[in-house]
Amino acid sequence: MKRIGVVFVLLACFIFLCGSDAIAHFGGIVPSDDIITQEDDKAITLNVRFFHPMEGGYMEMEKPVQFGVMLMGKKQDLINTLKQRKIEGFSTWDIVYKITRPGDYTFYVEPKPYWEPAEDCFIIHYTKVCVNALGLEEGWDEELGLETEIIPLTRPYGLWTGNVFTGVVKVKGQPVPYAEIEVEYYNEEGEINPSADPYITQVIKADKNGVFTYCMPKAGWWAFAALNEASWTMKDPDGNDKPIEIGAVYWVRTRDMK
Ligand SMILES: [Cu+2]
Repeated sequence: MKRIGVVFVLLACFIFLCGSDAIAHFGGIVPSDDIITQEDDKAITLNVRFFHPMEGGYMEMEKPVQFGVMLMGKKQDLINTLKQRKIEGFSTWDIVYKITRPGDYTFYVEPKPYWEPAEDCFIIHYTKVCVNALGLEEGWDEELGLETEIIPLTRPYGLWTGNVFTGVVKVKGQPVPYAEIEVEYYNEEGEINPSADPYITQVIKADKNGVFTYCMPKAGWWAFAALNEASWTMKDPDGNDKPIEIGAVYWVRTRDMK
């Protein structure tokens, strides 16, 4: 009896994992630096990608629908400065951006919808990262007006390991009560070996005002992906209407206190 019970539990786990997002995809904008000082090189590089931060492995990313930066409330379209770069055989997009003025530079991307047969849906991850430059801390809390976005309530740079990151999840400018947020550490060197699947992707929920909080236990880059379903559908390759997962993704970096 006991053994049958164990088999059932294992089977249930297996079905559950396959049905859910066992391997979480994340939109990514990874900048070469998150705080640019007077002494730093003013040309930063950013890599735009679609990948699995904790486990590694990329997905193909077509040229995005939009890519740009917002500084002091003004958006600048940078889509035509993206250069394709293959990593592990998959398309990613590089940009070299020259910082000219002080302030908070929020880079953002809207990718082309990605058809994911394993989840029977399309995926669009609206992704943002903020780079602070030349001592002026202004602009990081501004809304860009994307279909969905995380608006930081914690200043998203100058974070220590162990600090919390707090933000509000919005869709069409409105907070999403109890939104689900997936969190992953960018395991760049591959030195983290999660002992079980739940350690790969952390899962948290926002409160009734769409506000979430997560404490980051390690130095490095962290990705937050708030996942919702789009109000529209798209045709899959067979011509059937399929739902679209819209993700609001935000990247922050922590450093050890030394
Ligand atoms: Cu994937």
